Amino acid sequence: MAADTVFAKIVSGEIPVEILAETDRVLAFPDISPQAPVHILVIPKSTAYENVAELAAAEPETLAEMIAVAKRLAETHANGEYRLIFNSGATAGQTVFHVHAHVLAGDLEERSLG
Ligand code: DGP
Repeated sequence: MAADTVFAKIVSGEIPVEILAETDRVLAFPDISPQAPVHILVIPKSTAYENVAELAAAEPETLAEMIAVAKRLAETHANGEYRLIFNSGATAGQTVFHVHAHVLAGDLEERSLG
């Protein structure tokens, strides 16, 4: 169960963000600390899932929607090509325990996987 995270406050509107895409179940906004020319976060509005495996097991359709939104954003903000990253667990670099996809796009050729 994702606790009271910063992303829950973004979903509730308590923390304002520039909304880049929104559906009934999914929200997308720019990462506060971009690591690529295009760096967007796509999250489920549900606060029930800490990581992508939990979400995939419980609500695969929401995960599919997140990926569809990521693809559309890569098309509108870059050339349609993108990298999706789901950090899962603190030692893997996860700092916000509300499942989120990092959508990285733009010229990534010189960038490592991190
Ligand atoms: P991760 O390390 O995978 O848990 O990524 C969390 C990302 O969330 C990190 O790249 C920075 C971003 N982030 C944290 N707080 C905020 C915030 O308040 N607003 C926005 N837009 N992004 C945030």
